[in-house]
Amino acid sequence: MRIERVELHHIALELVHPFETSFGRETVRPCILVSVHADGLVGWGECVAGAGPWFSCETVGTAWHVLRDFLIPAVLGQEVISPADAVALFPPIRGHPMARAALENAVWDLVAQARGVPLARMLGGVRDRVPVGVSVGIESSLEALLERVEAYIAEGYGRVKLKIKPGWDVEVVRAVRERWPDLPLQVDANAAYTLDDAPVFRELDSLGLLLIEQPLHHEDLVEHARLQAQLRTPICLDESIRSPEHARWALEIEACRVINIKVGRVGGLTAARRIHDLCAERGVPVWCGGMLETNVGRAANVALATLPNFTLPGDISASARYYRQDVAEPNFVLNEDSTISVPTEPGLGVRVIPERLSAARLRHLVRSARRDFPV
Ligand code: OSB
Ligand code: MG
Repeated sequence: MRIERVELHHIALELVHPFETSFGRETVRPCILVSVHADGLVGWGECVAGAGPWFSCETVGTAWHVLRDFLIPAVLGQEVISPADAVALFPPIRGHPMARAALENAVWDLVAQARGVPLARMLGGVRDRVPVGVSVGIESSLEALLERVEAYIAEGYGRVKLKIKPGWDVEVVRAVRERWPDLPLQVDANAAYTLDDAPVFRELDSLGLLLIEQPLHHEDLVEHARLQAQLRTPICLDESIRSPEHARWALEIEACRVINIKVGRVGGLTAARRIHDLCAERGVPVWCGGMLETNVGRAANVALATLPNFTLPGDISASARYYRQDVAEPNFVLNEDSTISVPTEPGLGVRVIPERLSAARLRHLVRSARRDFPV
C-alpha cells in the first residue's frame, strides 16, 4: 500500500484526577496523534512525549519537529507492506524514540487493518485478556492516598503501584502495606534518589514489594546494578531503557531483574517486541508501562501485553481512570479479575471520533504525497 497522506494532531485532554510524580504534577495531558492514510484505510499512532522534558528529553514540540521534518517526508508516497518496510525508510535518527514510535505504530495499525487481523495477533500475542494494575500518584496527604487506593481496589484493581519521592516513601508505603497485607504492591521513584539513599531502599526491601521501579538517575545502569546487589526486591528499569541496546546492557550487568516496556520510550512496537524477546530468552519478566495514553496508545499497549513474557500486570488501567471523554471508542473497561480484554477487530480495534478529535485539537498538520509541500 502507498502512503498517501500523514496527519499530525496535537491534542490535549484534561485528566479525571491530577497525576503527580517525583518530577511534577499533570492536570492536562497533551499528546500527538499520528494518522497514516493509504488505500482508504487510516492507521493511528500516539506519541507519548509530554508537554515538557520531565520524564524524558522529548516533548510534544521536539516530536512534532522530528515527525514533520524527518520522519514523515521519508515515508510519504512510499509503498509499504509491513511495518518493517516503514522502519527501513526512516532516516538514521539518533534518539527521539517517542516520535519514531508514533509513526511506526500507526503503520502497524494500518497494515493490521489491511490484513484484517487484530494487532495483538499480528504481534504474536497469546492472550485474550491482559492482567493490569493501577498507578497511583503522589497525594496531598496519607489519608488522601489511602482513600484513593481503597477506591481503586473497590473498582477491582488487583495490583497497585505507588509513586514515591524523598519524603513520601517508607512511611507511606508501610501504611498501605499494613492496611492491605496481601496486596500486590510496587513503587516507582521516577529517578528521584541516589546511591546515598540506599538505606531507604533497604527499608522498602522488607515490605514485600513486587518491584522497585527506576530508583536512581534516569540514564543510569551502573549504580542500579550496585543497588540491586543489596536488595532482595527486584529493581525494574523504566527511564533508563530507551532501546533494545539499553535492555541488553542492563541485563548484562544485572542493573535490574524486571523491565517495564513502554512502546514510546523504546521507539516503537518492533523495538518493544525485541526487548520482550531478549528478556524472555534470559528469564527476565517484563510488563507494559503506561504514559496516561488515550485509547489509541492504550490499544497498542494492550496488544503488546498479549506477548507471552508479559507476566506481570501492566500500567494499563481502564479508560475511565484517565479521561472523562476519550478521543477514541470503545473505552477499555476493567474485568472482575483485574484484566482488560483484548480487542478482536482488525488493527488497534479503536475508532477515533472526528468531532472529539477536533474538539481536543490544538494544532493540525497535513502532509500529502500528491501535492508536495515545501518543508
Ligand atoms: O513512570 O511509569 C511512569 C505516567 C506518566 C509518566 C511516567 C509514568 C507514568 C505512570 C502512569 O506511572 C501509568 C499509566 O497509568 O499510564
Ligand atoms: Mg515509571
